[in-house]
Amino acid sequence: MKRTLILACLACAIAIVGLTGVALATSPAPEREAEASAATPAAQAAPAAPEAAPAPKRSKQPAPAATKPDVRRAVAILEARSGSKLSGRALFTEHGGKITLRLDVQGIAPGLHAAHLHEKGDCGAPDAASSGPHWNPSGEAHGKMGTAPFHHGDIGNIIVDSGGKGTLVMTTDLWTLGGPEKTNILGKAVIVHANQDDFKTQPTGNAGGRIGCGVIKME
Ligand SMILES: [Cu+2]
Repeated sequence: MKRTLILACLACAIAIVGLTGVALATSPAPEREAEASAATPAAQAAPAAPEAAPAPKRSKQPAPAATKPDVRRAVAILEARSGSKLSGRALFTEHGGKITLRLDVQGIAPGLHAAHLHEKGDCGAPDAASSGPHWNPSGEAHGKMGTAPFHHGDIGNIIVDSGGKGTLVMTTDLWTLGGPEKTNILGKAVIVHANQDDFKTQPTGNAGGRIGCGVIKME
């Protein structure tokens, strides 16, 4: 009996050792699986990296502009002259053979103020006299845009409200951005005057001092 028990116990011990061996042998497997599963998210994250990197998208930003090759813009930032507190901007958008001007001013007296294109893109003088006379490539008398005779720089009057702000919008096919000399407004000056344009007095429209000046440049 004792031998039988001893043999049985030996058999048990062998079995236990065997099972432990199996357990030990199998235990690294979950670790490998864990490693493998840990590697999977890393592998998934890898393809996400190019999406997260914004640089390629930024480099493609000119593409939207390329989708509208027929629209070009120029701008003149207006600065105060003749002791005024004017600030403003003239935005020129060229499309379909025409240019639309949006002129915004602020900081000046309510009422009508003349606006013109002057022939020299030079706002250096304190009174903006450096911008020269009205731009007049057709050699006509001063007047009102669209009603001959008129200078091609005769924009008109901008209406300024009680808060000192005003906006003028106009469209013309007489101007271009970089076209023939008689139509090209690049490098010309946008001038806003202290008074309104009477559309009659030669050659200035009796518009008074030059209180704002900006040179037209491609945006
Ligand atoms: Cu003027």
